[in-house]
Parts: sequence; structure tokens; C-alpha cells
Amino acid sequence: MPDLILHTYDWVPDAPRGFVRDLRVRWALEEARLPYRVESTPFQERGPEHLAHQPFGQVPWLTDGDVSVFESGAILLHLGEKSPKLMPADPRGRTEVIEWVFAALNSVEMAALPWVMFNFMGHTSGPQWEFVDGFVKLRLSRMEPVLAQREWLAGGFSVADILMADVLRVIDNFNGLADSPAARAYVARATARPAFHKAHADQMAHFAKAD
Ligand SMILES: N[C@@H](CCC(=O)N[C@@H](CS)C(=O)NCC(=O)O)C(=O)O
Repeated sequence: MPDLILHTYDWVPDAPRGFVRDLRVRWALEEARLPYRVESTPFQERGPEHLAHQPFGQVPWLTDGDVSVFESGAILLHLGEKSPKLMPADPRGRTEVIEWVFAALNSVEMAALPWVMFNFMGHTSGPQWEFVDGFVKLRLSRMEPVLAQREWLAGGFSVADILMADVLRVIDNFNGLADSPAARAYVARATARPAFHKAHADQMAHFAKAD
């Protein structure tokens, strides 16, 4: 039995399928070819067992033997220690990956999340929308020259790219990368990887099982 267990919901509504953050973890596990299995936790009832592992009642979390990790960024850094395919071992390379992991989550996803929610609610006009949209556009405009100059964020492909590409692909889903050709090309490059395809297909199949 593999020690690595990815925990995700047993079911989610159609809209977020293909975007639930367990995909980030599946993707990393597939890139590194680490053996793992998936266990489900109820979407409807988030009981004490769930909250003991993920205090916000969210997914994903990962158990690795008797270690339990929540937050997709923390999970990917944990997995990064297990494979040079996810994070280089040398201190400089590691630090570069870690900084881009935080940038993906704390600089780009932080701006993208309200933008996605506004889109989801169809609230795409008016001063609040202009503010949120301007914030995302500013972040994208800063990412554009970075992504135009390199294939991957920190040398070779790493967990930083899994996170950044996953964040950008949500923006792309609402056509938010129309003026960001380098970001679009980066998302296309990252999601062309076989490990992404497997992770995406597995997530879709997992939630479909519960329909
Ligand atoms: N910062 C967390 C966010 C986790 C998160 O938002 N998970 C979503 C699924 S993608 C969730 O569980 N949503 C249900 C909820 O918030 O109640 C992470 O990156 O792991």
C-alpha cells in the first residue's frame, strides 16, 4: 500500500470540476511518479475528522505515513523534498522554487481569487469590478516579461510551475489572459505535459463516480 494518500471530496458540483486543487497534488505526484492513492471525504458533511486534517473544511490534504499536510502549496513543497523532478536539491535552486511557489499563491492567486468570484457571479462591470480587474491585470502585466523570457519559472520544471500554471489557467478559463500571450503560451506548455493530462482525467473520473 502506498504511504502517500491524497484526500479530496467525494463529489463537487460540475462547475469546479477540473479545477479543484487536488489536481495540483495529483499533477505533482504524477510528474514525480510517486505511488499514491486517493481517499474521499464527504463534500456535504465536513466533520471533526476532516477538520482535524484541514481546519477550514477544504481540500486537499495529504497524508504521508503519520504526517498530515494541508494547503496545496505546503503539500507541493513537501512532495518537492521527495523528487528532483519537483524541486532541485541545491540551495539556490530550492530557494528559487520556494519564492515562486509563494509568488503563485500570495501574489497571483491572491489577486485572481476575487476576480474569479466576480466572474462566477457575472459581476463584471461597475467600480468594484474595475478595481478587482485592474489588480489582476497589473499582476499579469508583471508576469508577462518574466514568462516571455523563460520556459519555466525556476530553471527546470518544478512545483512552482504547477502552482503558477494552475492559477493562470483559472484566469484563462474566464478569458482573462487575452492580453497576456506569454502567460497563455506558458499555460499551454504546462498543461501539455502528460502528468497534467493524467491528473485532470483522474480528477474528472473521481467526481463522476459519485454522480
Ligand atoms: N489555500 C487552500 C485553498 C483550498 C481550497 O480553496 N479548496 C477548495 C477546493 S479547490 C475547497 O475546498 N472549497 C470548499 C470550501 O471552501 O468550502 C489550498 O491551496 O489548499
